[in-house]
Amino acid sequence: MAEVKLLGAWGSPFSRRVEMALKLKGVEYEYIEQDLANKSPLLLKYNPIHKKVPVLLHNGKAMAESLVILEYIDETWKSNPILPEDPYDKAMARFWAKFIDEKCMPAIWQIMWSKENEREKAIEEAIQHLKTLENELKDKKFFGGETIGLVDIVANFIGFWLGAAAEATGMELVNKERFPILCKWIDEYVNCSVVKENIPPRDKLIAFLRPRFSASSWKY
Ligand SMILES: N[C@@H](CCC(=O)N[C@@H](CS)C(=O)NCC(=O)O)C(=O)O
Repeated sequence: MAEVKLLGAWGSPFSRRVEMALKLKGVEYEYIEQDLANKSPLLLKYNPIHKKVPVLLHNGKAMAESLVILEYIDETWKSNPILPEDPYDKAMARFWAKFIDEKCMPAIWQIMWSKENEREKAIEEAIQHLKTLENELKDKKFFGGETIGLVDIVANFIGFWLGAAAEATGMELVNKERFPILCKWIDEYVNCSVVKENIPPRDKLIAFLRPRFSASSWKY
């Protein structure tokens, strides 16, 4: 039987993406939790360039970067495809996954790390990107249509982590008034069994996030 191992971290949305894809496809794997404050020889050996989780090992071959790993999983295990078959639809799914990683997530992190006088600008920028994402969703149940696809998996940070961060910090970036469509998607999303199985315990995540941000500087 193929040997699949995942080096991950419980609170990492990136490694949770990979777990979601593996579970969607019913792939058995061994999960090896990593301490990111004290990186293991295994992590440094298999991801010497970025030194980050997730790392997937398949029959001894290692690969890093969640988007790369998700595509590998989809090509290797064909059941429950996460990318569309049509080349144009596939290109669009890749486009939106990149948009989340290169625009939405950095803009959201920027709010967290910005100085007080730069925070409002950072918030406006994040809102603008999330609006763009909301417009893409329009009247679809999931970004992938009727079922969860690549973009939904990649958007786990928005679907779950953002809500936990809001609770930890007091700053609610995504709410029903501002993002009615995205909120509807979040409701559907967190109620899917494969999502429920692949998100960290909410209280543990909130407790992890709280000391990392000063709540007072987060009000908006
Ligand atoms: N672009 C990477 C990002 C992975 C990433 O940022 N992983 C974080 C955990 S959430 C990490 O391993 N950080 C350790 C470090 O930066 O030293 C991916 O998509 O896999």
